[in-house]
Amino acid sequence: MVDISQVQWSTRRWAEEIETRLMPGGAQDAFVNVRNDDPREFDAIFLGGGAGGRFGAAYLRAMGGRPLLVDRWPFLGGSCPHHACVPHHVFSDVAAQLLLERTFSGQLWFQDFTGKTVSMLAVIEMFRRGRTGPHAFMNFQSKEQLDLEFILGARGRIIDAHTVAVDGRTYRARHLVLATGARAKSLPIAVPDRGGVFDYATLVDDLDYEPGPVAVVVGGGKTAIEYGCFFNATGRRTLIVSRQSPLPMVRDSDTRRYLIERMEEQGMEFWSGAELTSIEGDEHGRVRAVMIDTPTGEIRIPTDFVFLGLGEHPNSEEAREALGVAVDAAGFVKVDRRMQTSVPGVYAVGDLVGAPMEMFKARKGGTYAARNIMGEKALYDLKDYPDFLHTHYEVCWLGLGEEEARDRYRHVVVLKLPPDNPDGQAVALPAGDRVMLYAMMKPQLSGFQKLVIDGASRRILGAFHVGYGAKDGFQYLAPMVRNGLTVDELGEMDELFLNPSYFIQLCRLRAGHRVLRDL
Ligand code: FAD
Ligand code: KPC
Repeated sequence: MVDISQVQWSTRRWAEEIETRLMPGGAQDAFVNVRNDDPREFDAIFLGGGAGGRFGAAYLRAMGGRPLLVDRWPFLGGSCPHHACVPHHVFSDVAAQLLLERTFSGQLWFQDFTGKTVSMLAVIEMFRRGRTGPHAFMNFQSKEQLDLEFILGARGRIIDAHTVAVDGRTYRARHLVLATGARAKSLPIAVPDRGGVFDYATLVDDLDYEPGPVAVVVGGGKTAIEYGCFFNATGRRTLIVSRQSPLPMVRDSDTRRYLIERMEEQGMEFWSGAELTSIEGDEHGRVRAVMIDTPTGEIRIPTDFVFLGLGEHPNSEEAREALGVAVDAAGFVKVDRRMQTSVPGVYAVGDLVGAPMEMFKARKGGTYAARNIMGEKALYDLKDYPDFLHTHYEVCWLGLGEEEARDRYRHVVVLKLPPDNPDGQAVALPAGDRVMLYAMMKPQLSGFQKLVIDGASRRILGAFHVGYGAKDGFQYLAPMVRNGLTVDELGEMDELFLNPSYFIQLCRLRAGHRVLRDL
C-alpha cells in the first residue's frame, strides 16, 4: 500500500499513478489516504466510490462528519468516467460529427467521405488514453478540495453492518453505505471465448482489433441505440436486434418516428421482434457469425463484432450474503426514501438500488444517505425528472408525450416544429446552434421539437427536443414544469435567439389566444 495521507499530488502525478495501476502487470498497491491521527470514529464507510459514494461522502464531510470511501479501482468517480457516461459522450460526439461529415461529404470544405470507414479502434484507444485525465481530477478534487479520506485500488469485503475489511485491515464505522453499482447483463447463450462480443465496459477495456464491416447490436434501449449510432457513423452496417420496438422510453410517437427515420436514413437496420439465438466462433475462438430469429425465419449474419446493450445487473451479491439486505426480484437493493436498506444502519444508493440508472439519482441518493446519517430526516422524492439519450443527435424530454396527455386531458394543445407540411416537404426549421448547415442544405435533418400543453389550465405537460444544445435547458425547465409552468409564463421568458429550443417563441406566438390552438 502507498500511504498518501501526508502528500499532495498534482493531477499529473495522479494520472501517472493511476495509469500504471490500470496497465496489465502494472503496480497493484492500494492508495491509502486515512488520517490515523484523527481520533474520531468514521460516521460512514461508503463501499464504492462512484457517483453515489463520492457525492455521499463529500456531503457527509461538508456537514462535519467523517466518511471513508473504499473503491477497488485506483480512482474515484466509478463507472461513469471509466466505462459509461464519459465514453458514451465521446462516441455520441463522434456520431454527431460524422453525421455532419457524411451529410456534406464533398461540399463546402468537407472532405469526400464516400465509402470511408472510420477506425473504431482508434477512437477507443484515444478514449483509453484520455480517461485518466478525469480520473486524476476526481482523486485530486476528492483529497485536496473535498477533504475526503479513502482507500483506492483495493476491494472492500463486508464483515458486518459496521465493518469492512480492505487491504489487510478492518475499518469500523457507525454506518455502512452500499454504493457498489451495477454491471452489464450478459447473454444466456454460449459466447466464443476469444473475443468479438462486447458490452459497454469490455468495449473500452478490451477491444484490440478493428471490427469488420458489420456490427450487430443486441437491445433497443439507450445504450444499444447510442452505441449503435456510433458504429453506424463510423461506416459499418449496423443491425439493431431487439424483441421490442426500439426506444420505448421516448414516450411520444412523433419524436420516436423522427428519430427512427433519421437513423434509417443513415442506413441503420432495426430488426424488431427478433432475437439473437446463437453466436458462431471461428477456429481461433473469435466471433464469425450470429443467428437471428426474426418474425420471418432464422437468418445467419456474418460478423466479427457483437455489442450487447441488454441493461444492467446490480452488484448486490456480497451485501445479500454478508448482511442479508432485502432485494427485489431483479436483485436491486430495496431502500426507503431515506436510502435505508432492510438492515438497520445500512444504506444503499445509486445503480445498486435500481432505476433510473442515472447520475443525478446516484449523486442525490448519496447526499440523502449522508443527511440521514448525520441526523437529519431527509426523504428523497424521485419526482418527474428530465431525461435524455443520444442518437446522432441529442434527444431530451420531460413530462407527458402527446398520446399519454390525450388519454388524461380533454383539451391537449401541441406546439411543434417542423409542422406537418401538406406537401410533405421538409421545412428549414428548427434552425439553431449546430444545425444551421442542415437547415440550409438538408432541412429534414435540422431537428424536431414539441411542447404538449393542457389547454384548460394552459400548463405545460411535456416537452421533447431532438437537436443539439438543449440538455442544459431541460434541467432547469423540469422543475418549472413540475411547479405548473404555463404557456404564458414560458412565452414571457427572454430567448437568446437563435436558441436550440424554440419553446419560448412558440408559446409567445400562441399565448394571446384565450382558447389555445395548436401550432
Ligand atoms: P458506479 O459508478 O458503478 O460505482 C460503483 C463503484 O463501486 C465502482 O467504482 C466499483 O469499482 C466499486 N465497487 C464495487 N464493488 C466493490 C467492492 N466490493 N469494493 C470496493 N469497490 C467496489 N448516466 C447519466 O446520468 N448520463 C449519462 O450520459 C450516462 N451514460 C451512461 C452510459 C452507459 C453505457 C451506462 C452503462 C450508464 C450510463 N449512465 C449515465 C448511468 C451512470 O453511469 C450510472 O447511473 C452511475 O455511474 C451510477 O453510479 P454508482 O455510484 O451507483 O455506481
Ligand atoms: C467527467 C467527470 O466529471 C468525471 S465522471 C463524474 C464522477 S462523479 O463526480 O463522482 O459523479
